[in-house]
Amino acid sequence: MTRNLVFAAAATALVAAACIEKPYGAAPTPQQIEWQRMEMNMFCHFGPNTFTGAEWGDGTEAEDLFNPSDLDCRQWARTAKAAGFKGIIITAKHHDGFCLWPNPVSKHTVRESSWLDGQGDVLKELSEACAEEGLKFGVYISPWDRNDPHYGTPEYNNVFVKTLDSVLGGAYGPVFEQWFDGANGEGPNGKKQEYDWPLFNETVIRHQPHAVIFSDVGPGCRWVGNEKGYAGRTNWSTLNAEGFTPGKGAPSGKSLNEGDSDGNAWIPAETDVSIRPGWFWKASENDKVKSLQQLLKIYYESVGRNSLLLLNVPPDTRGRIHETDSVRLMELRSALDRIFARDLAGQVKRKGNTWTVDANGPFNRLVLQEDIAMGQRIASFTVEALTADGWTPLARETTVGYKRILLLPECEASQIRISVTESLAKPLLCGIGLYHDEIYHE
Ligand code: FUL
Repeated sequence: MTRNLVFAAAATALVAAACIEKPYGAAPTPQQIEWQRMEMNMFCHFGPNTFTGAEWGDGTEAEDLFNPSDLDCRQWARTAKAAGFKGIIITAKHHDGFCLWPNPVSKHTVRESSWLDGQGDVLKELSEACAEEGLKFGVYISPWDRNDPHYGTPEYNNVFVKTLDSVLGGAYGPVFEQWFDGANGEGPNGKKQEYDWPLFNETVIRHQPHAVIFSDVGPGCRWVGNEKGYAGRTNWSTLNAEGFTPGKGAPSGKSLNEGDSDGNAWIPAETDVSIRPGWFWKASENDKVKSLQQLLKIYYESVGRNSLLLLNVPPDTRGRIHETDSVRLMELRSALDRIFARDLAGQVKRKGNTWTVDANGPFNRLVLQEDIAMGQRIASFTVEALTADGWTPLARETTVGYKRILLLPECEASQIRISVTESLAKPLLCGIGLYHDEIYHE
C-alpha cells in the first residue's frame, strides 16, 4: 500500500468520524471554507498615489494624474497565477476617492481623466483578466473619501451604497471578497462620517451573496491587527464581534491577532502586508522589495498560522507589475513548491487524542489541518519524536485551525507523536504532513 493510500484510508476514517459529529460552536459557511482554501491572494494598490508617490492622497489630485502608459491587467493576472495566488483584490477606490471605474455617482474617476480619452475602466480590464486566468476577483472600496462633497453628511452613506451598487451589481461579474477599510478620517469639508455599516454589508450581500466581507470585525473575515505579515501563534477563527465596529471601535489587537477561543462567530483572520515598504508603487522602493527569506517568514506566519495571506504587489506607473516584484514572486513560488514537494509522512495511527506518524526521512516542518467544517476545536497539543532515548519533546503549541505549519528543528526520527492535550470538543485532524525545508532559515 502506498503512503497516499494509507493516508487516504486514514483520512476516510477521519471523515467517517466527522460525519457522525456535529459542528462545534461557530462554524464556517461553505464560502468561508472555499475562501480559506485559497490560502494566498494578491492585493493591488493602484490609483493617483501610484503617480504622486503618496500613500494617502488628499482627494484634490487632478484626474489627469492617473495615466498608466501601458496598462496590462493580463500581466498582473498571469503573474498572480504563476505565483500561486488564487485571487486578486484591487483598490477600486482608495481614501483619495478616485474611482478606477466610471462610477456614476462620482466626478473623480477614470472618466474625468484623459487616460484612454476617458474611456478606460481598470475594473473591467482586471475582472476579465482574472476570469481568463481562472482567478477570483475582489475589491477594496474605501468608505473614507477625501474627495466626495457629501462626505461627513448622512447623504454620503447613500452615495457610498450607490458606489457599491455600481461595482457589485454585476458589471464586473462575481466578487469573492469585499474589503472594507476601517479608516475614517476627515472629508473635504473637514467632517468625519458616521458609517452605516449594516447598510453597507447588506448592500454587498444583496448583490454578491457569496462574497466574503473583510473588515476589523468581519462578518466574513477579519483584519489580523497588523500590517507586518503575521498572525498569532495562537489563532482562533472565532471572534466575539458584537458591540465592535471597524476602525476605532475594533476589538483589541490581541483579539484581532489571535481570535477569541469562545468567539460566537466564525470570522477567520486575513493577513495583509505589502511586498514593498509602502502600499503604492514608488520608483524609490524598487530596491526595497522584500527578500525571499522575508516572504517565506510571512508565509509561515500567516498561512502557517491559520490565516489567509493577502500580499500586496502594487502595479507601477506603466500599469504593470514591476520586474523586481514578479521575479521575487516566482522565487517564492518555486521555494514553496520545493519545500512542499514531498510529504515524508507515512502511516498514521490514531488512538484517542494521539496520532502516531511514520517519518520517511529527515524533516523539519510539520503541517497539521483541522476539519474546519466541524468548527475549530484544538486548543493545545504536543509533538514528540521517537529517538534512541524514547519519546523526546519537539514542540508544545496551542491552536491548529485550517492549517498550522510548525517550524521544527532538524529531525531524523522514524516516528512522531501528536497529542492533543486540550480541545473544545473531540479533535478532528484531517491532514498531517512532514516536509523538509532547506531554503528558509529562521
Ligand atoms: C489601510 C490604508 O490606510 C492603507 O493605505 C492601505 O490601503 C491598507 C491596506 O489599509 O487602512
